[in-house]
Formats: sequence, C-alpha cells, structure tokens
Amino acid sequence: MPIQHLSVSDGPDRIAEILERDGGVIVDRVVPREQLDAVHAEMKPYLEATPTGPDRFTGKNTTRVGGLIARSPAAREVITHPLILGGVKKVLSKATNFQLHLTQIIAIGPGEPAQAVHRDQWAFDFFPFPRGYEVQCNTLWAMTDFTAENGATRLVPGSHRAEDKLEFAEGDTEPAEMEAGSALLYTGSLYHGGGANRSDAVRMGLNITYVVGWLRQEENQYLSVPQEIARDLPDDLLRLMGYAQGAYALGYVDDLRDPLEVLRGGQGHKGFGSLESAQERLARKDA
Ligand SMILES: O=C(O)CCC(=O)C(=O)O
Ligand SMILES: [Fe+2]
Repeated sequence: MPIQHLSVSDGPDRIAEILERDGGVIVDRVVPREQLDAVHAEMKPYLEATPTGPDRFTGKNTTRVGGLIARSPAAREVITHPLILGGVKKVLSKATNFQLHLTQIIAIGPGEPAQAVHRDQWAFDFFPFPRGYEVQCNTLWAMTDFTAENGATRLVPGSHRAEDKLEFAEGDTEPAEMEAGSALLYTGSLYHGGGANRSDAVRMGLNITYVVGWLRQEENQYLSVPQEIARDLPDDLLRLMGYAQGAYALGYVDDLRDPLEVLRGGQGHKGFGSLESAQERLARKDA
C-alpha cells in the first residue's frame, strides 16, 4: 500500500482520517523550506558538537540533537503549526488532552544502514495499548528532501492495526519520499524505521512528537528548557510542553498548584480539575 499524500488545503480532519486508516500520511509543502533552513541555522552549532549515535538503533552515522524549544526560536512555530496540531489533536482525542513528547533533529549520514523496523510506543515499556487507542503521534518534517536513496523514513502502511512485536524487512516497507518543508505524520503504533542512506549527503529531519497527557514525556521539557527561557514563552507553547494539567489531576506543583502560574511567579492555587466533568467528557467520546 503506497503512502498517501495530502496538501495543506485538505485540512486536519482529512489528516486524522488517513492516519486512522493507514497509520501514516504525508502532507506536502506545509512550510517553505526556508523556515526549516532557519531551524537548521540555529541548531548547527549543536549538530556540529554532538557525536553520532552509540549503537545501531540510534545510528552510528546519525546525529540526534534535541532541546529545540530552548535552542531554536524558529522551531517553536513548527511545533505549534495549527494544521498539523489540529490533525494530531484528532488522532489523540480519546484522551482528555495531549502534550509534547520530544523535539529532535535526526541527521542520517551517508553509509548509515536501515534502522530496525519498530513501533515508537514500545518506549512505554512495551505496554499493549488497545488497538485503535492511539497514545502517540509523530511528525517528521523534511529539512532536506527525503528520497528512497538518502534514507527517507520507511513505513509499513496499515501496520498500526497489526500484532505487536512483529519483525519486518526493508522490502515490506514504503519510503516516505517528500520535498523539504513537507511533514510525515505517523502514529506510535505504526511499524517504521529510518531508511538506509545510500547517497553522499546527509538526510535531515525534524522529529516533533506528541503524546497523550497521561503518559511520561520522552524528552524532559522542564529540564531541557531552562526556566529563564520558559518564563518568556507563550502560554499555548508552555501548556503543550507540560505546564498544564494532564487529564484532571496530573502534573500539579506541591499543594495542587497550577504549573504555568507557578512558573510565572504566581501562587496558582487551582486544586484538581473536576472528576465529574472529566467523566462526562469521556462518556461523550465513547458514545
Ligand atoms: O529518522 C527517521 O527517519 C526515523 C527514526 C525513527 O524512527 C526513530 O529513531 O525512532
Ligand atoms: Fe521510530
């Protein structure tokens, strides 16, 4: 099954529909490639200073750098892109809310072999989430063009409904070929892997991942983004980073205080959210 491409005019509902059907989708040319060049320019010193991966899964010829909210103001707009966030929100809508899971540039160098095909949600201790209850949604923005030759991410479309712990070979996968500025979205349940880079140039992608509000984030935003920087960020970005209540009770500070207000220097005595209203909301979603 080939990977479906959409355009920005298709809108968030269509993105979510294809993600629910296939587990992955490409939205072509979401931002001008120059917007991602700006992220690259801000991240270049970190990319240059970071060693390649220690093992085959992270990639011995692959550089991964995170902390994008602190290090790259240009990345913040990509992370909060309304169309993509709209699609993500729908896919994760069985939970009360969602948050940022990680921000990472993945630069696959020439000669890197294909990464083992995997599900990203295995990071949650291989917990067997119910099929159809998506807990994680990835976006991988092409900072360079993604081609089959240079290591475009490889997906097994439809495999989000498959059994857990399966093994797939490269021949079972489809390359997510796309122009720079495009975004690949895939659920945490979809089998995929970084492609082999058989070209002589680096394949660079910006991996921004979101997760339901009741799971632990992969990248620790409270320590990756120093408080001096966090304090000046807009509320919507801070909430996405986790300065908000997950579901109706998770993530408060000491005496049930609201983390966003505490960060801003206020008292923030909020208490829990309402269990009754959370139950009502979930009952509506089940209907
Ligand atoms: O860089 C890619 O194409 C995908 C990498 C990936 O799937 C991962 O590291 O979990
Ligand atoms: Fe992955």
